[in-house]
Amino acid sequence: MSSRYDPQAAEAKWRKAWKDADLFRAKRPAEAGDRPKSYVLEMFPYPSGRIHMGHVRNYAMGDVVARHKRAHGHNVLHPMGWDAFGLPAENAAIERGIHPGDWTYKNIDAMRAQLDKLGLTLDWSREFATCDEDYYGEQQRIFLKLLEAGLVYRKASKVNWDPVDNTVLANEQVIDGKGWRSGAPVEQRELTQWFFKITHYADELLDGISTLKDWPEKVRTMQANWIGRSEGLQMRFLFDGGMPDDFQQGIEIFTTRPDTLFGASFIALSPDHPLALQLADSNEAIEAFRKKTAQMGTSEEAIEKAEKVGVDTGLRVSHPFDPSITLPVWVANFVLMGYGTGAIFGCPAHDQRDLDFARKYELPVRPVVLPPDADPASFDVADEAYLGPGTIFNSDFLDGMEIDTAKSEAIQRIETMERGQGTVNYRLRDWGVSRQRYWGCPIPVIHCDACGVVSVPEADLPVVLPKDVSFDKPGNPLAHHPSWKHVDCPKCGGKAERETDTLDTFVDSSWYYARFASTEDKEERDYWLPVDQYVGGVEHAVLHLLYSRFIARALRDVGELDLPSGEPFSGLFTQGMVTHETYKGPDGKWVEPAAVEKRGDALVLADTGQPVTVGPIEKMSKSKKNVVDPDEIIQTFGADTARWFVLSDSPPERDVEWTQSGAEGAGRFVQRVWAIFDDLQAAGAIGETTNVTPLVKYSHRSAAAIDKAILEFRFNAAIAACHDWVNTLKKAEGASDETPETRKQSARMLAVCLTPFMPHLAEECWRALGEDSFVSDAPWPKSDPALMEESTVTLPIQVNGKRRGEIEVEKAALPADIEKIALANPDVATFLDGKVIKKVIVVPGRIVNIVAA
Ligand code: ANZ
Ligand code: ZN
Repeated sequence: MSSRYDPQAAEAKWRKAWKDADLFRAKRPAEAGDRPKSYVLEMFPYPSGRIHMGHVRNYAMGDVVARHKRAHGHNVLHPMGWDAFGLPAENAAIERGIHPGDWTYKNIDAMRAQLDKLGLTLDWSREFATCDEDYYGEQQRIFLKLLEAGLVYRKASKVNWDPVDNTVLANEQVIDGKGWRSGAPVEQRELTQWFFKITHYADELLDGISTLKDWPEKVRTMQANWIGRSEGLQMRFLFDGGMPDDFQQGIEIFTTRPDTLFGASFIALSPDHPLALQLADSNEAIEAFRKKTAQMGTSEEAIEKAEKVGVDTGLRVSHPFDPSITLPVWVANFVLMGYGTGAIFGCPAHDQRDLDFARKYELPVRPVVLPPDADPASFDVADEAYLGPGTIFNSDFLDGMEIDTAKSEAIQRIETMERGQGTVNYRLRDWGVSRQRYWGCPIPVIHCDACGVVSVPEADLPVVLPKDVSFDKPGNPLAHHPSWKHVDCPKCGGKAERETDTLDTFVDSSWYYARFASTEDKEERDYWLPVDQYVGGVEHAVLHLLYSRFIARALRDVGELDLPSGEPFSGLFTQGMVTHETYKGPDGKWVEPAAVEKRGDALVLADTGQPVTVGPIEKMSKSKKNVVDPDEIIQTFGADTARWFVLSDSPPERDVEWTQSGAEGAGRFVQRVWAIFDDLQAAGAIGETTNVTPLVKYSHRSAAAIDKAILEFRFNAAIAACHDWVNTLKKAEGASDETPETRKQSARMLAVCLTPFMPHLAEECWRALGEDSFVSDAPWPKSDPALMEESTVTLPIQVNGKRRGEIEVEKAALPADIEKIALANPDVATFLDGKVIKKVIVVPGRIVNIVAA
């Protein structure tokens, strides 16, 4: 009878042993020898106060990778820290009167203790919080370097302004257009703000995406769309006949569809276009139209909704590619002055606004893009413009080209004619980093009336946040502080003021990976970077990753990082969420799973016995109360069970549903594993063997399969293989070909393969086999290719051409023997019942065909 495994005792014991041995400290480059380096990083948490199951899954995944790399002899850096600035700490200060710093560090202590229980291979010696003076001081130094390099600048920009609280609001503080605290309608105000010049790297950030082979395709696409590069053409249409003063050069238009130039049927000017203004002086119709449109809203939405109307100027321009074609010039309400050049050519067949306009004023509609499979003779556009893909037609030299080819060709022709220029536009905008808040990194500059913006001298860094702040008044406590901002100008010594804006917390997380790599040693930073495997939530697929890719390039260009590619994360994995059923009590309110109990087949409230309604399975969230607390799970089942379960049931990129029964199942599995090892231990000394038995071969195959599954981020498949291995090992206890020696050999390999998932249990099992080292340090089992070969093969059996069953035979089996086994197969026999066998064809290694009538 084997003993019960006690996860609580064993887990605490092994965590202490690892810590005492300082097992997970990353080696400095000089100590690493010829081991390859692996930098494994999970997105660091915000210290909200407690870890949740999402953290458990994220960090368990990273830990599987880190442990797997260790087992392959890599020098692994697997650090942890805290993304610690931000609004919740200020809210705590306002609501509970706790200083944001005290609140944050208290939370960090609590969460560190929780994380610690998960048995992660973290190198805590590199821990930091972004609110540590050391960290944000370094960030200020970086800020000043980027400022000096012209990658940081100030400009006026629109902000959300709360007119009652007199403060700038973050987007998330604007709820339904109102300030979250005052409830007052938010206004747009122009304020001078700090910006990072991310657009400087727009092209590089876009081109770099194609090198990120180990990133999820969907994240790469999201990054590309966010950057949103589009090519366009700015060109002049020359007048045909009457030519207004000041416009001898023609009308300058902007288009993103130069491929449709042969579909042009009019030119449209914005009512605010200089030419429209000039014409309005002498043309009453235009003047009246201008007056009318000025009353229309100017928002994009208002323009989109309004009827497309205009007025003909009577002027005409000629088509650049065919001067025999002339086009009328209109003034139209849907052309904005603030975009492009404030003038367009209208192509009604392929633009809805142009089409609406053309139908109203009976202007020509000439399709020039032929949809795939459409007939050029009959294709026509009625009331819906064709915006899809296709080949160009009705377009002279562009005929037959794909849209993109035709765009380039048209641009090139216009450029050769010196009528215009291809342009590149980006959706990406510079990154506004100013926040009018206390709990963030102070922007290290000083404003002097005489000298302007002056950098804080390096010797005066860090600019430390004052501790004595009050949150009584709305707005930025730094601005209200009685003395903090008053300083002497470092240049002229006159009276000056500190900048009171702090940096967006996305800045803090855009370079932390470099800080983990080394605090002060640049060489060590370069050794570790880039991060080999980054693991985190897909919610960061755009901003955090783009900002990090930008900052890495900026740091490279100011000489802080030797990272030619500029890519900080060579591998990225985005994990799915942890979900749970939702429950509602009789009063219709959400109930947490811990308060629900199963009685018979029904779910009831544990304390009152009242019925519970089961709702949909959703992402664990406080609002729906469908959360299970990792601490409680660890208390009941142990960390190994929690790790195992969050990785077991679905592929890591998909959601996994947490269920009580699933957790219990994982808990039982732990005991089954332990029983096998405990029995081997009880058998006393077992020697080595070189016998090659089915179990030995199976073990070599399984170790290789698990190795591959981990490399490919198929953790659930690796776990399924572990399950199968445990079953096989259990069965081998009664098998005639196996001995305690072969079982021990298999168990030894199994223990190593279980380590990434259930490290504590694996250590316990390892010791049970008589080992005195750490399995956390053991190399991955070498699978001998010769031993991995299957000796048997599975053959399908067909009866009269239909598959009716399969048999497993020795690879070397003779056709006559295979025939006998096939005919005796019970599945096949049912189909042969009452029939005469005409012929049996055995194709060794492939198939057995039976012909019967
Ligand atoms: C000809 C054309 C043909 C266009 C076609 C579209 C489809 P995005 O992609 O959003 O940048 N446009 C240019 N300037 C404008 C302005 N000031 N006010 C209103 N519309 C303007 O939009 C670029 C397209 O929007 C341009 O390409 C232009 O219409 C229009 F089949 O030119 B297009
Ligand atoms: Zn000065």
